[in-house]
Amino acid sequence: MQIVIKIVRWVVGSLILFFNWVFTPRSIKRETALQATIDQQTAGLSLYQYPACPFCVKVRRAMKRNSLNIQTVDAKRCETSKKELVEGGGKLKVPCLRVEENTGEVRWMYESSEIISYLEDKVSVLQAA
Ligand SMILES: N[C@@H](CCC(=O)N[C@@H](CS)C(=O)NCC(=O)O)C(=O)O
Repeated sequence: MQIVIKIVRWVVGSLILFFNWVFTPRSIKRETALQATIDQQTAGLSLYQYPACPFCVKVRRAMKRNSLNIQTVDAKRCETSKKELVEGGGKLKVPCLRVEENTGEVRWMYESSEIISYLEDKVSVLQAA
């Protein structure tokens, strides 16, 4: 039974990655200076995620659409990253955005919809400035 579940998970995960690849969203193009500002303002962010998790794919697609060059951390295969997530965020659940403020304060944000809203709000504020 375990092997069947593993196979089903692998097939579903592969389909998610395949369709994500086929329907990759277009990245927004910005002036170099604005993109540099956004890169600088998002340098303290990192997304803890699993490659084939649908909620993580949703967040990665939002990052791609908004041309956000945020570091992604594979909490599935990398034991060190998994430990960082559990110790820092409090639970093994992805996606989780690690937000390091300029003050050095660190927050861990769970829930794909909340992460996307946070990123899109940040981009809007920077673009409007
Ligand atoms: N409502 C959450 C759902 C996230 C979720 O269920 N993530 C799964 C992976 S797809 C998870 O982390 N499960 C715990 C585990 O795999 O250990 C969201 O939108 O971010």
